[in-house]
Amino acid sequence: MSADPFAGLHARFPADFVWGVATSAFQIEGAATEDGKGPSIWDTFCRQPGTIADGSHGDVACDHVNRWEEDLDLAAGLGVGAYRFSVSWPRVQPAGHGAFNAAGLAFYDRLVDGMLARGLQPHLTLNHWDMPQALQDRGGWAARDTVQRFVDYARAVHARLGDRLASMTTHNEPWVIAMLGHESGHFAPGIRHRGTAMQVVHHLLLSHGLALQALRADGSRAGLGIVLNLSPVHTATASAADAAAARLEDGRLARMYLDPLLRGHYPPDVLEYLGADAPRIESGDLRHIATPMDFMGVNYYTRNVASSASPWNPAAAGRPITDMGWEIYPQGLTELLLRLHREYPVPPLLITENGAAFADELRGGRVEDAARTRFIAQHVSAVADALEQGVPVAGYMLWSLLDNFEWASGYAKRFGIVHVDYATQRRTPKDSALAYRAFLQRVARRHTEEAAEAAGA
Ligand code: IFM
Repeated sequence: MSADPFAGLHARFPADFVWGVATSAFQIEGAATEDGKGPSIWDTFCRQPGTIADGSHGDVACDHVNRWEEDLDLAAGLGVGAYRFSVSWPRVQPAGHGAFNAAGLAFYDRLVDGMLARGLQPHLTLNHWDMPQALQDRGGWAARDTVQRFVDYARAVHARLGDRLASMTTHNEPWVIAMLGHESGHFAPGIRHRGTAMQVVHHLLLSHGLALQALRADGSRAGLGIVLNLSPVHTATASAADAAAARLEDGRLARMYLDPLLRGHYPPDVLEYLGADAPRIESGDLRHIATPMDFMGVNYYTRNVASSASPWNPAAAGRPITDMGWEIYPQGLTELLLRLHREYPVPPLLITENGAAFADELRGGRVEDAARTRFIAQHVSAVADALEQGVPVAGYMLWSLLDNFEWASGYAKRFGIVHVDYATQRRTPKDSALAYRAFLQRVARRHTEEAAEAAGA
């Protein structure tokens, strides 16, 4: 077996396949109070004792607002053609309604131009969780009025940047916002109420559909879509009880989003399970939610294993895991993509996140993260398996370019292929970054050779 886990993989992707790296605003930007930015719900949440494992916050993070040129240089230096980032809503509209902040919009204007100057296609996410606190104070995603506020925000960002974007994503992982933010309370805004969480699901999806309609009416040329976190749900045992648990978990994780977005209705079994906690839906909402997308983003990290007997994930015992405790299960990505293609009328799929946290150490200017390199190569191979079976996958974006603020885990969990020393803000590409770069060089070389052959033929 070859020592290079990427060996041979470069030959399995078409020339137009998009390779990228991903980040999000709150996790890297810092500059929490600079240049007119308003507070976000994550700024507030981090200040509440006991919410973040290491007691940290996003005030400085990777200081990306001041170091964005270096960061884009690092991304371009990898040889990727795409950069996925998010806009901080409170940086461009501090209260989430009313006045926009010229300095905030100007920052993203420079950032997008900086990507284009380096040959990076900009892929923008509007909502990667950092809602303006002032909007939360008016009810946040639980309030129907927020739907229209989001559409206004989307239109303003599009008016300023839309002419240069490859894609615009409305929401990143609505399941996380609803379930971790509003049912378990582990994430901002820290609410614990199932009925509220379900109303949040509905408002997120409705705002997505209405934003797509508004952006199209405004003449958008960027591809428009949403990003879902998805996993196959397996059963711990062959028992009927575990099968029922898996069906429900799949309903709550995947079908609650896929069905309304792609089929125009919520899954009846999940609505029945929710009973009085099911979302309140107004006439016409489902039609708006099912507004056709140009692409759908898929974030994949692990599989889930459902058990009627145990609340924890029994598959992890004795199996390889990352530093998050998530099982390493690359074949689950192929399984997921095949399932989406088979069961839903999906638009082209983009892997918008995939990656792993490991307990990296910087020694002598080097991070030897062979486990991450293996993880990435195994998942890239899983994507190739799906492509070869006919699934329309348009690209793969690695999470993440940089070590960053990993939400309730703080800075202790490192997902970057570039190491960040938070004391000095020094960036050091890890071995995984060098391996990804070498792989992308082989991809590029192969396509150049193919093009030359075709021209000579
Ligand atoms: O860091 C997050 C990201 O913000 C959303 N998707 C999962 C990643 C790893 O937990």
